[in-house]
Amino acid sequence: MDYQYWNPEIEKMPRADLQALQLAKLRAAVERALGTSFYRKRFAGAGITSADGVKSLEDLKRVPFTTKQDLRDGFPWDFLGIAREDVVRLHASSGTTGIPTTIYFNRGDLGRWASYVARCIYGTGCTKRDVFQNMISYGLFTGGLGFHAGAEEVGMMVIPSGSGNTTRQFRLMRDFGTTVLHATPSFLLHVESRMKEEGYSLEDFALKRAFAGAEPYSEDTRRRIEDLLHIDVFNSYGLSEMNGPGVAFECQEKNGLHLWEDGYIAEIINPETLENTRDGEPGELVLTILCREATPLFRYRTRDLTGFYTEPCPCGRTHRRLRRITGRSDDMLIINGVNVFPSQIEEVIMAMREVGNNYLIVVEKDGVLDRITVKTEVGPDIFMDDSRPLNALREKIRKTIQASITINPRVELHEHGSLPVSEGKAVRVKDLRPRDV
Ligand code: DLL
Repeated sequence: MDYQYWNPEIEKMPRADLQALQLAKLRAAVERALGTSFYRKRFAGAGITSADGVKSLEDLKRVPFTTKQDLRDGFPWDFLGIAREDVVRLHASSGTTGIPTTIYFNRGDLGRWASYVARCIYGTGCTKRDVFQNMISYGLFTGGLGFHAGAEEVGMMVIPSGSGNTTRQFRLMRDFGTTVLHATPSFLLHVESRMKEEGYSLEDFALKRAFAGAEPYSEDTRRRIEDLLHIDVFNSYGLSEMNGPGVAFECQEKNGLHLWEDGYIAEIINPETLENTRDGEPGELVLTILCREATPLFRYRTRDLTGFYTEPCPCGRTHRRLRRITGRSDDMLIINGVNVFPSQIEEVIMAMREVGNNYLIVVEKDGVLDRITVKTEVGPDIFMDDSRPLNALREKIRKTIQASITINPRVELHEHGSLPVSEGKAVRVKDLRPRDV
């Protein structure tokens, strides 16, 4: 195979040199992070008062983990490592309301982020002759703007179509000869399922590749999209706390995601014991970011369950490959690419006096998209035979949940005391989505 490298020197760097580079960047990151109120305290607790406290990569393990809760507790400025006037952009994690997790960027950070995404895109075989349709949300979510900048850096013609509006997506795809798509895997399936009824067939398009990420999906789903659209689908992994997309990506081999180790230090831990697992063993991914100045993060617990392949990749890149992410070690749900914590829904329900104590969240596939249904009991004073107030209540719950999680749920009201009560731990979430679509 003819492999393409955006930055061959870095991508094929011998591992010893790569580790030396990591250490130099880590020490610089520690020095800068001492300027944030969060890490000044954290590092002091670990006995680190300057970069000299980190003499080897092993020393990083003296630093305690950072969690999403730490980011929330430190909102809005405790993680800011630069002067406020040097911040040029912020992004916030999708699906977290109340207190979001906010990440700041300076100009250099944005340039570096774009070059990591460009590296991912170019490594799949794309060139400046490609036409790139970015069918993912722009805004606080990192998927839109992150890929936009990377694709422009490669020199592709970028169509910033955003997510949704399938009819328009087809027209753009046809009129401009789109060759590369970017979307969540569920949206790619949705687009395919609408093609015929919108009056198109594959011959109307020039599609070659798609990048699919932001939510877990199986190898079978990848194959299904590839077979239906006659394209190559590449897995794309990232998270807002680590900039967004551009953390790990599949190369032309499509067998594991190269995690860019000149920008990130990766560890895999056992989520129960918090010990590092042995090489190649599965566990939770923990990341330290080396390629961002404005918001340093050390040993961030991603909650994503994966592991590293131990054998080298035939493409010649020396950066280790992650296995497909199979799930999370916390209860976060990903609904059509949007992160939702069941606690957000519980907060809404429990704040309404008219609603009873028991509820159940059901997540299912509705065609190729995810659908969320919130089943909740009404309070003891509400009678199920009077439909007018019930409809109003249902609508109120729906709207409030939508405002909180940005997704429109179905709401079902049930008579007081009628939803099943489980013995032991309450089962609040039923995720009925098949693992292998
Ligand atoms: O989803 C960033 C992104 C945008 C990645 C576009 C890829 C493409 P968040 O909204 O912060 O950021 O969600 C991050 O989504 O911790 C994983 O649980 C999940 N996730 C992201 N990519 C994948 C993937 C973006 N390829 C959370 N496979 C992460 C499985 C994924 N899960």
